[in-house]
Amino acid sequence: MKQIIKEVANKLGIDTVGINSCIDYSYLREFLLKRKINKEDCEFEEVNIDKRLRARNLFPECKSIIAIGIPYGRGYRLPAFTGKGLLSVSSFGEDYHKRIKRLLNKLAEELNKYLSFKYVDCVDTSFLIDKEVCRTAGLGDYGKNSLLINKYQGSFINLGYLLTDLEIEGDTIESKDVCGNCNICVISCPNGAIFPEGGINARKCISYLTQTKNYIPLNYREKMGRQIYGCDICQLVCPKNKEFLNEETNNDYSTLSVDLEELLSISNKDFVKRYGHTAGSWRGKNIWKRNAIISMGNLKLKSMFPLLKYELSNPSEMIKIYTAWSLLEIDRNSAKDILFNDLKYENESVKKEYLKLLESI
Ligand code: B12
Ligand code: SF4
Ligand code: SF4
Repeated sequence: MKQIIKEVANKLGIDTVGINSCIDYSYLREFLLKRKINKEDCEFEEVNIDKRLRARNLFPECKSIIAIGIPYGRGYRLPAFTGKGLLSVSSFGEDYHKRIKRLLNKLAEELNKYLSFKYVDCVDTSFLIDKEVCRTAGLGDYGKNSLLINKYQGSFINLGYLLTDLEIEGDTIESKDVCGNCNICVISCPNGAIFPEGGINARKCISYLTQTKNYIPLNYREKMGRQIYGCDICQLVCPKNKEFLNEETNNDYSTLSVDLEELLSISNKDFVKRYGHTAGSWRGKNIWKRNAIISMGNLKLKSMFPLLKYELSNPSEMIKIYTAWSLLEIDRNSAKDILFNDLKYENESVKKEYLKLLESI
C-alpha cells in the first residue's frame, strides 16, 4: 500500500511524501502548556491544547496520515531596496492553501482507483500541529528557527496531509539534529524571536506582528522593516536552503514588492482584485495598510509625509495611532506640532497613545 501511495504521489509531481501511523501527539502537552504560560503562543493557534493532540479529534476514523511537502521559493533573492513593501516568499503565485488542497484531493482521487478509503484534507488551517504531523511522517526535522527542514528540499516547503482510515504502517523516522553548531538564524532574526537552543517566541516573530490585530509594542515596530506580510529572514540565511535559492528559475518575484502609496488608498474591491490570490490576503486590507504605514516610517519616506498626514483623520483608531508613530519617524518636528494640535479633537484612548508617543521622542 505504501509503495502505491508513494508512486501515485510521485506521478503527480509530489516528491516529498511520507506515511504516518502516529496519530496521537499527547507527548507535546507539556511543551504546549509551557509555551502558553510563558506567553510564547499566539492567537492563530487553537486554544484548546488537548484538541490539538489527537488526529481523531478531527477525523474519528483516522488510522494513518499521508503527509506531503510542496517546495516553493526556488531561485528567490531578496529584492534590492526600492522604497517598496515586501510580501513573504510564500505569497508568490497562487495561494498555497488552494494549491496544496487541490493536490491532496487529486492524490486521494487517484489513490481511490486502487484503494477505497475515507479522508480529511488539511493545510495550515486545521487545529492539528502540521509540523509535528509531518515530522512523524518522516518529512524532516526541526531547525532552530522551528521550521521543518527536509533533507532534499530544505525548509521552503509548505505542508499538507490527508487523515485517512487506511490501516498502514508508518514510515520509520529517526530524529536528527539538523543544525549542529550553526546559529545563523538565531543571530539574524531581527526581533530576537529565536531561542539560542531552538524554537521561537511566536509573539516576537515579525511574521506574527504583520498578521496580528493586537497592539504592536513601540520597540517592535522598527524591527518590522518594510514587511507587509510574513517574514523569511531565518530561512533566507539558512545554509540548508542555499542550493534552492541559487537555482535558476523563470519566476518573477518582483510581484512580491508592493507599492506602499497604493496600499494607503486602495479600495477593498481593488485590494481583492490585486492581492486576493495571495496567501496573505486573508488578513484583509486594513492590516496590510497598517503595515504599509509602519514601513513608511521605517523607510523614512519623506515624500509620503503630506499624504500620510491625512490618515490622522481616518475613522479607524488603529490607522490613526500607527500613522502618528510613522509621521514621527519620518519627520519628528513637523509631526510633533501636528499631533499636539490634534490632541484636543481625539478621544481618550487616541489621546493617551499620542501622549505616549510624544513622551517617547
Ligand atoms: C501559528 C503559526 C505561526 C505562528 C507561530 C510559528 C511557529 N513557529 O509555530 C507565526 C505567525 C509566527 C508563524 C510564522 C510563520 N509560519 Co506559520 N504556522 C502556524 C500554524 C498555524 C500553527 C503552528 C503551531 O501550532 N506552532 C506552535 C508549536 C507547536 O510550534 P513550535 O513552537 O515551533 O514548536 C515545535 C517545534 O519548533 C519544536 N521545537 C520547539 N522547541 C524546540 C527546540 C529545539 C532544539 C528543536 C530541535 C525543536 C523545537 O517542537 C515543537 C512541537 O512541534 C502552522 C499550521 C498548523 N496548523 O500547524 C503554520 C506553519 C507552522 N507556518 C508555516 C510557515 C511557512 C510560516 C512562515 C515561514 C510564514 C512567513 N513567511 O512569514 C513563518 C515562519 C516563522 C518561524 N520561524 O516559525 C508552515 C511551516 C512549514 C515548515 N517547513 O515548517 C506551517 C506548518 C503552515 C503549513 N502547513 O505550511 N506561523
Ligand atoms: S520569520 Fe523573521 S522574525 Fe520570525 S523567527 Fe524568522 S527571522 Fe525571526
Ligand atoms: S540557519 Fe543554521 S541554526 Fe538556523 S535552522 Fe538553518 S541550519 Fe539550523
